[in-house]
This record gives sequence, structure tokens and C-alpha cells, in this order.
Amino acid sequence: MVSLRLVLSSFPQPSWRRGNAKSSWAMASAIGIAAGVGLSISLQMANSGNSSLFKSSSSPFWASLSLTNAPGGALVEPKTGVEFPATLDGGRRLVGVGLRRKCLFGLKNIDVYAFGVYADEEDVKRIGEKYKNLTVSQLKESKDFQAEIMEQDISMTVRLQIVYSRLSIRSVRNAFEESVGNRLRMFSDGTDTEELLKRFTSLFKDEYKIPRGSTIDLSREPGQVLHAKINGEEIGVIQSKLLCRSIFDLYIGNKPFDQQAKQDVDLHLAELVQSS
Ligand code: DAO
Ligand code: DAO
Repeated sequence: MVSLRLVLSSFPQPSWRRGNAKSSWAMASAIGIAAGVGLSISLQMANSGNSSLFKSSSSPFWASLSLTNAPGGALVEPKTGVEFPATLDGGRRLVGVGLRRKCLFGLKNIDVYAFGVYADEEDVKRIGEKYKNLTVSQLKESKDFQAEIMEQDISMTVRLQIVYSRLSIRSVRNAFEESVGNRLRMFSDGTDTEELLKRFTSLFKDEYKIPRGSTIDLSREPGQVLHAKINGEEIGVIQSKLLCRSIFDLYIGNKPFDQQAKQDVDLHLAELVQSS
């Protein structure tokens, strides 16, 4: 029996994500389809807080993560309905989800991918040790803490789930050269950024296919090593602190793709530090 797990995004979601009309539409149509073919639907109320993964903890961090949760701990990006697991590779915790949109020809915005940001719990706690005297609301605003998360050797992953159905490798390469290329130049201390950019974009082989539903994991591993995987298969590894920083800056830097996602990440990292 297939069970569809859906989130009622219209329920109050103060710190995690706000729902919108689109996800309500998606939910309504999913219900319609499921009813038509006789699937069993179990509706998870967004604020029920009954996640089996998190219910054993009473800390504010886990409590707020369970707001949009389904059994097993998965979380849903509300505008696209894309689901992200609560943990990756054991110790990496989901700390925010968001949406990458792109404006085409100055005319219309397309939803390109939903993303989830994951950080290694132990690494974050280690960095957070010296901020223990701050409250969660002070820590989530701390530029020093944010800069350390960005630059220190903290294992992190951003998972991209493609939602745009006509994505070519060529357009990925172009977008990457623009978004990451700008940041490489901005943060460079004199390193040859063009060479670094080419080294990375040469990993995007023309024969790769990334249809809607594909998963891309970009991970910072110990020693500032960037790993890229498509659907779980490694396509390349590059050691570069500058490249790691430039990629994570897209999601949690000063001009992130999704401002709400960055705020969620800042809050949940702060709660993670204070949750022990
Ligand atoms: O249809 O050619 C087109 C326009 C597509 C724009 C896509 C932007 C790509 C953004 C980066 C995706 C990274 C996985
Ligand atoms: O959204 O502008 C952007 C850049 C996102 C980073 C995309 C990295 C893609 C890495 C692997 C692609 C393989 C085809």
C-alpha cells in the first residue's frame, strides 16, 4: 500500500517555513489524485510535533524541526513539496530548506531546485562552544558565528533536488559560472579563480542527465574538500576552501538565494549549539 505523507502548509509555521497557495494547490491536487486511484493518505498536521525521530528530545531545536515533519523525520520545502530527510550520513542534521529560482529573460521566474542545508552536529557544537554564553536569539544574529560556520572546517552538505524539467548541463555550467564565479572573484586572495572554476565546471559532463527529481549533493568534507554527487554517485572531488566557501555562500551567505532559508539555518544552528 502506498502512503502519501503530506504537510498542511497553511498551519502556523513561525520559525521554520511559511506555506503558500502553491503548496496548498499541490496538496489539494495530490489528495484528488490519491482519492481517485484509491491510495491511502495519511495527513501529517504541520504542527503536530509527532515525529518519531525527534520526539525523544525536548530541546527547542528538535521541537521546531518537527513543525513540518512526517514520520521518519523528513521535512518538506513548502513551495515545491520536495521532501528532505532529517539527517544525512549519520551526523549531518537538516538545518534549513529553500528554493532556488531564476529569472528568465527578465520576464518570468522559474523554480529550478529545492535545497536542504545539512551540518554536522558535533562540528557545529565544537564551533559553538565559545558562544555558549549567548542566547539563541543573540547567537542567530552573530556575524562572527555565521562567519565561522562559513569558513571553518565544518562538514556540511547542500542537497539540491531538481524541480525544473528542462535543465541542460550547459545551463547549469552557465549559471554556475555566474553565481559561483562572482563569489570566487569576490572572496579570492589572489588565487587563480578562472582555473578553479574551469576545474569544477569540467566535472559537469555533457552526457549527464539531470531530469526533474535528480539529486545533487555538494558536500564540504574535512580539510575543505568539496565532493559533488549526482543521485548518490560521485562526479568529482576538489580541495579548495575558496570553492567551498563560494558554494555555501549561495545558500547561507549575505545574499542568499532564499532569505527565509538562511534565517531558518541561522536559527537552527543557534538552537543546535544550545541544545546539549
Ligand atoms: O531553459 O535553458 C533554460 C534556462 C534554464 C535556467 C537554469 C538555471 C540553472 C541554475 C543552476 C542549476 C544547478 C543545478
Ligand atoms: O544555483 O546557481 C546555482 C549554482 C548551483 C550549484 C550547482 C552545482 C552543480 C554541480 C553538479 C552538476 C552536474 C551536472
